Amino acid sequence: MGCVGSVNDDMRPNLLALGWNQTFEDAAQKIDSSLLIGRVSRLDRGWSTIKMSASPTEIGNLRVRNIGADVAVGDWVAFAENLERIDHVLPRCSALIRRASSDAVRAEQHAVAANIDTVFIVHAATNESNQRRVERELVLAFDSGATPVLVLTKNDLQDAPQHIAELREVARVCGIECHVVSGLTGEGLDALAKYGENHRSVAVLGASGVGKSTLVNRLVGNGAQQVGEVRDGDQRGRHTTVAADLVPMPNGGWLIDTPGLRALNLWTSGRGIERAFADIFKLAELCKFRDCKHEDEPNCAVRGAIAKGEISIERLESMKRLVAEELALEDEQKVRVRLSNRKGMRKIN
Ligand SMILES: Nc1nc2c(ncn2[C@@H]2O[C@H](COP(=O)(O)OP(=O)(O)OP(=O)(O)O)[C@@H](O)[C@H]2O)c(=O)[nH]1
Ligand SMILES: [Mg+2]
Ligand SMILES: [Zn+2]
Repeated sequence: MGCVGSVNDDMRPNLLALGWNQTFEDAAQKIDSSLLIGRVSRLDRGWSTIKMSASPTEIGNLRVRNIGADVAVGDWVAFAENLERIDHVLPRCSALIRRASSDAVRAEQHAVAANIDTVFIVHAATNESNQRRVERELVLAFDSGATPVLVLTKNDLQDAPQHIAELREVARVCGIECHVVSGLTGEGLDALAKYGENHRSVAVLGASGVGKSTLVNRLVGNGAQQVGEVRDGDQRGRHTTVAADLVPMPNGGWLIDTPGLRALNLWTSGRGIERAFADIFKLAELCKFRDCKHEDEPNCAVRGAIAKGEISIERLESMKRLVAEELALEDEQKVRVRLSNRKGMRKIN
């Protein structure tokens, strides 16, 4: 999983520091060799900022128009020397994708970050963070193909030990690491820096105000990412970060700071839900009926666990909501395929 791939002698050495590997090299061999290759670090209104390097130690930025190209921060792209447009986006080895609009007709996917090895799911270690959001973010992160890691920050505030224990449990049941840290004091950050070793890339995901940019600044060692106050009443952030940004870590890794998104709707999926709710899926194998809905069927192992207080009813309901969201999206996609086929038929006729 993730994007760390094999590194061989015949690869472009100047791109290694940016996270290049043999899979990208193989893809690049198939395109016009006169094109330049770089990695997208930022997108602004039709322009991509692209990191490139002439030698392994010097990395510079270029700006290229991304007319017609569907690019995300973290993508590897090929473009001509005149910098007029992006010609190719290399196949991604992972991507964090959400649904951009809740409008059924225009539902589109939006790639938040591409070619990442790890997703930091960041929550504040205070009572404001919420388990339902962690579950949703876990599904997205598992589906990205990268490895999710739960990061509970603002631990210097020390005001919610019970809450930390609950979120640790969520991480444990789906088999991911959990780190309790502080962006203010620097506590626990060495463990996070490790995820950047070997030029690996980490996307930083979480609601506005949880402290993503503060963490990124600490891990990067400068104040490049703007940090914003949270509101007094509800501790919500002010959407300080407005665009994703690929920034270098001192150990050679890459962090993608992202804007805190209000709505994080699912885009389809592989096995994200199954992995984020591994405890429920495992129990479901013990239910009497194969197609048990865990409602009022006899000998339902999931209901049994709820009765014993091993799983909360809220967690089961949360899973069902996410499953329904995903099914609805699949239905919409089928309808859209049918409509576009019909349009195609009309053209032929
Ligand atoms: N006490 C404490 N405050 C923190 C910590 N990390 C961040 N903060 C504060 O929380 C507020 C929000 O931090 P940001 O880093 O801007 O949050 P963000 O997640 O990047 O927010 P958006 O960019 O809006 O998505 C700021 O006032 C920070 O100073 C921490 O570890 N401890
Ligand atoms: Mg921010
Ligand atoms: Zn059941």
